[in-house]
Amino acid sequence: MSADAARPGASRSGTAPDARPVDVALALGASLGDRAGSLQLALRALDAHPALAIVRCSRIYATQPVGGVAHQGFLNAVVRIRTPLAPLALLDLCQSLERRLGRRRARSWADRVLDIDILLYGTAVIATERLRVPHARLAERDFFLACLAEAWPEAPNPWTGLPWAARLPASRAYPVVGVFPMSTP
Ligand code: A4P
Ligand code: MG
Repeated sequence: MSADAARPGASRSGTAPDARPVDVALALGASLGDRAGSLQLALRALDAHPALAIVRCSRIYATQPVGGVAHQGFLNAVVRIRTPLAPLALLDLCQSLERRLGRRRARSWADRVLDIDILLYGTAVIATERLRVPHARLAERDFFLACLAEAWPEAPNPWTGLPWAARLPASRAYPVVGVFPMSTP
């Protein structure tokens, strides 16, 4: 499915007049600078955006870097939002927020001030060059699943219909290093 087709009635550039809000899971990650500060600023900027509402946030976890390029520890969290924005418009918004908070794109998977990934866009399955949803590495990253289970416990896996939280390995625990003002767990 194309990224635009995933959002009925939505255009590439934004929101159609009849667009109904969709629940979306965003993953926030930071491994450079004031990591907790960057996540808090990102959440505040998302909250202030007129086209989206924060539904619920996970706590903030300290995680070991995966993938071999990043060297520093990450802070990771997941935010559930509700938005009428089309998937690519939402990706544009996330990337402009990353730039505003000082991210410079170097190598893929390198240390970064802020990374915002779209983990889920409702139950849409999107496989385009610019956007893949559900996120390609959602199922293999325990910290994504742990954060998602807090922010959106019933988030459905579009292929199985089961909640993603059902895949969460019970053995893995990451240190909690912070909460957002609107965290509910
Ligand atoms: N893109 C495709 N699908 C998506 C999506 N669902 N959400 C494209 C966001 N972007 C998506 O991303 C590269 C391109 O992916 C974008 O231009 C977009 O069109 P990027 O943010 O520029 O680069 P990146 O983040 O380095 O690459 P990528 O592939 O998003 O990597 P990941 O999965 O974000 O991995 N270890 C820990 N502990 N915690 C982390 O958060 N993150 C990474 C990066 C590595 N190790 C980590 C963590
Ligand atoms: Mg990314």
